Order: sequence, then C-alpha cells, then structure tokens
Amino acid sequence: MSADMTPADKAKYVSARRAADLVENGMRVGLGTGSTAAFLVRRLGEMVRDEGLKIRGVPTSTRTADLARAEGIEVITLEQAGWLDLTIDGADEFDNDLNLIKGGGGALLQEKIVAMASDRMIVIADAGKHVETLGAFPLPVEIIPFGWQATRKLIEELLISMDVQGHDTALRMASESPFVTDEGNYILDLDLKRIGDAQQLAQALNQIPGVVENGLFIDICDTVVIGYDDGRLELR
Ligand code: ABF
Repeated sequence: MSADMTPADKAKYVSARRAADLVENGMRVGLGTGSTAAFLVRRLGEMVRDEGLKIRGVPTSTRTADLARAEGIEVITLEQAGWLDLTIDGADEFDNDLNLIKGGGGALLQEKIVAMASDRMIVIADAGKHVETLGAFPLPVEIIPFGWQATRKLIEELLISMDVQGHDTALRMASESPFVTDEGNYILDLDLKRIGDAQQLAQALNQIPGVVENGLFIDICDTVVIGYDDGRLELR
C-alpha cells in the first residue's frame, strides 16, 4: 500500500487483497472491471509470479484483459472456460441484501454474464459503496444503438409506473460522442435516486426490446468484502 493512496483507494486495496486470499490453485476466475478490481488483478499477478499460483482468468472487459496479461495471468475466454469457480468484481453500490448497482465502468454486460456463470461471486468494495437503499448511483442500462432515442423514451415512460424517486435519463458520453461498450452498445444512466423494488425494475427494464441488460445485480452476489481506509475488513 503506497503512502500517497487516497483513503478510498486504501479501502479498495485491503478489500481486494483479502479477496485474493480466496483464490485457490487451479481455479477459473472471473476478473472484474474498475479500480478495485484492478487492485485484485495486480495482487493475483503477484501471487502467480511470486507464489506459483496457477489460475486461468476470464476478464470482464478489454481493459481488465490487458492488465491481467501484463501481470502474467493466463487469460482465457468464457467460451474456453465454460464455467467459472469464482468471480471477483467491484460495484458502485451494495445494499444489506447484497444486491448491487454495477456498470459505472461500462462493463456491466460481460460482468453480469461472467458473474452468473460462476459458482460463487464475491464483490470487493470500499465501505462508501454501502447503501440502505439502491439508487443514489445512477443506474446504467446497456441499450443497442439502433433507435436508441425511442428506447430512451420507452424507458422514461416505464419509470413513471415504477417505485423510483427520480426519472431523469442521460446518454453516457465519451467527450463529444456516445460512450460505446465493448459490445458496441450505448449506456443510458438513470438518475433514480431511490429504487423501491429493484427486482421489479430490473425485470421490467429488460422487457424493452432495445435494452440489452441493466446494472441491477439481484441475488447474484454471495459475499461482499468491505474495506475501510484504516485497514479494517468486514465480510458480509
Ligand atoms: C465495475 O467496477 C463496475 O461494475 C463498477 O461500476 C465498478 C466500480 O468501480 P470502482 O471499483 O473503480 O469503484 O465492476
């Protein structure tokens, strides 16, 4: 841990290193995306190089794949792995039921597919990600570019009938152009402020034809490894 780390980075670092201890020789491991997951990938790289850990990693984004290869981790595709023993990934929010909002990094589709294709899913997060009720973090929804304005309008009409506090939506941009995911899709960020029934919302969103997937991870996460900036850890 370097002295110039921010308190949040220290919390992410301790969470990621604790989760790395749960990785065993021979595992096929889903590797998450984001800054917390990057600490995990770096720690696993150390274990591969210095302790002879033998794992095969399935990344959830091209940037995680690049980092894992640079760290000397054997990278395979989910198709090659077939199924995974364990996935470790970050999150933008987690509640007391371990339901999540993910997708702040724009990788939610591969993250959800990889997490669901795993015997166990562990989230690594700083304590600041814990919320009583999901929704303060804008909910990412991956949509196909075809007719995206119509899809956005259908989503906004849906939100009126949902148990949410906010209804604003925004197309995620990357400088002057729409942000494009690894699959070539767009992301709409829904500023819902508070989500009353996350399960109902997640199912309703995915009924809209142009919607590919949403960032609500309901009943997917098995354990959250919570890191604190003073080095403390809590497993839930
Ligand atoms: C990724 O990690 C995303 O789903 C989530 O948005 C992000 C959290 O980023 P960070 O770890 O940098 O806070 O899994």
